[in-house]
Amino acid sequence: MKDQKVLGQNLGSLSDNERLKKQSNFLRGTIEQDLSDRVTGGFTGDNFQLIRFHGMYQQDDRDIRAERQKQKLEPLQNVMLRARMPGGIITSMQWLGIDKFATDYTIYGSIRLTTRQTFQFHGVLKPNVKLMHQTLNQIGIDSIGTAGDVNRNVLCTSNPVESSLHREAYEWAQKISEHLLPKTRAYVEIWLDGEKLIGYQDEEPILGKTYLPRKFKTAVVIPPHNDVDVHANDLSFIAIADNGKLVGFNVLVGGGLSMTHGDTKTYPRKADELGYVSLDKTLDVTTAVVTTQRDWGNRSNRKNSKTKYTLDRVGTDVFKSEVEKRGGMQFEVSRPYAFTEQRGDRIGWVEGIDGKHHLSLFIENGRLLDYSDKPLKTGVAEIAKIHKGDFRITTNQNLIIGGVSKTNKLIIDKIARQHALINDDLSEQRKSSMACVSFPTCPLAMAEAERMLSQFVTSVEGILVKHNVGCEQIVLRVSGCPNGCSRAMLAEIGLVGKALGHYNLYLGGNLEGTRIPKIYRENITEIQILTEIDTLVAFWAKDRNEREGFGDFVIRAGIIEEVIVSKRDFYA
Ligand code: SRM
Ligand code: SF4
Repeated sequence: MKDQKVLGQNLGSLSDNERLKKQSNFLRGTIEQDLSDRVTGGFTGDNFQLIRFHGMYQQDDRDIRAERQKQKLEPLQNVMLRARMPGGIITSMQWLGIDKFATDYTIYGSIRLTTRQTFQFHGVLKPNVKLMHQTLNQIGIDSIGTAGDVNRNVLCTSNPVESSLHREAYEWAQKISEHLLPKTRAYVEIWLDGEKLIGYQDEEPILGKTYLPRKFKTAVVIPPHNDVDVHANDLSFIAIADNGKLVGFNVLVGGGLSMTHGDTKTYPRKADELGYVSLDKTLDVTTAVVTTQRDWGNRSNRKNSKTKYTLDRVGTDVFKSEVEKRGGMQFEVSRPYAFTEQRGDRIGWVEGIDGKHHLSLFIENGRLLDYSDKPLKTGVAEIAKIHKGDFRITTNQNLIIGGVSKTNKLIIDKIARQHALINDDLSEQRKSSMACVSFPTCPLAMAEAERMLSQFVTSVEGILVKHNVGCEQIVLRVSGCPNGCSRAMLAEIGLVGKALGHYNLYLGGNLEGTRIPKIYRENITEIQILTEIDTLVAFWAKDRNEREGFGDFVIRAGIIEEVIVSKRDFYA
């Protein structure tokens, strides 16, 4: 067993984020005072970071930043809110509330569905921030812990067909989310005018007084469909069923996709399997994994603080023993399972085993807005007015209208078509393509992603048609920077922004999301990328084995080497 100091946080002086969490009085800071300060549209000092733990990021529109600077104006500070929505399920009533707030109070008027199964409001000005939280609270939604060094929105496979298994898995996603929520009353006091209890002491038995070293991500997944991308999560629970009933989970730890250009100490990493646990041990294991990462994670260097780096530093076996010790349990050998389905959503209507109908709508980039030729946001709101079932946001930024009765199916289909929410000509390629938000709101963006995707996919569609594989698809993801929010580091073709108009091109992920791609070309333009794709698709179309995916082909053909152990192979 390694020395505790090596295992623990004693890795150098603490980062400034540790100071601010410690001094924050359990995430309160001086956010309340800042709220009434109308001299600036932003949040000052530590509050800039602290509002993240309440689910908000301060942003400004980068398209108009330079112009405002010229005019000697402060950037147009505003807030992006990310809701907490474990498993992504909400009611029609909640949808209508979200829709109204987006329309009435946000600069952009959009609802942005995210890769972690929730929605974001972009562009909320400071005077409307409290109203936003109160409006959401009235419809039973909060944004606690959707950002900051805590457990983020918990994912769950969006599988409306196997309804009873999905229901059970979904309930676990909710339970885990609640279990890991910050317990501080800060959110209730600041945003919901909750009473400030005199003599009350906040406690954080799981997260601790200084919360986690870094963000932490959890997912519940129902094989064979790895839509949640388990290898992007710190902790994943793979549902194991017996006769269609959930009996336990295989537990995975240490997945994560982000890296920093030029820093080989950072890398995307696949998760390791710890073993199987029965359902009654799920929350004990959750607590044990989170507290081990809390105590052993690197609090000095935030670039190396996620669970994936803790595992590589201490060793997966050591981490696993500690989890068993803390959880008062032993992992059993993992139960068999396989991810065999593609990660995309089954767009269109499907009938569940309960006889209900479900409509998966493809929402390009997850951006719900009324465009002149496509009134998408209005369309969904019109559906919500009559829909009795639920809405399910997927990890592919799409939206499922779930649990539709036979009578409502025709009406909903008609509304969806009238508002361009259904497009029968959608290619498989477009369905398998995804981009992160990037410009203009993301402060970390280096290159376009959401705004370039649609046109880029049109070009890729053309290449596939040219080589007679127009009905096929390649999992294509674009991230505006190496943080990889579109999960480009689990794509068959991943574009990662380097500078405006320039990307690194990664190849070699697979359809099921169980392999990390590797760099193929560095810092090239969109046109150069399309030329490379054209050449490679020509090879694939000609030489592939039956049903061989593009990512598998480029590895078999020796075009790119396989990444087996991320830390060793990714930069080799
Ligand atoms: Fe992300 C930071 C958007 C999923 C890795 N991400 C950001 C910020 C908040 C930028 C910032 O820190 O100021 C982006 C806001 C853009 C905007 O204007 O909305 C942002 N991330 C997103 C979303 C909205 C992308 C999307 O198009 O859907 C996703 C929201 C998820 C949610 O609802 O909770 C989103 N981000 C992801 C994912 C994918 C996932 O979790 O499945 C990843 C890669 C997986 C991982 O964590 O390893 C991801 N985002 C990051 C990172 C890198 C973290 C790290 O390990 O170093 C950052 C930067 C950071 O945390 O310092 C980041
Ligand atoms: Fe922003 Fe980078 Fe995430 Fe894209 S990948 S949303 S550019 S942080």
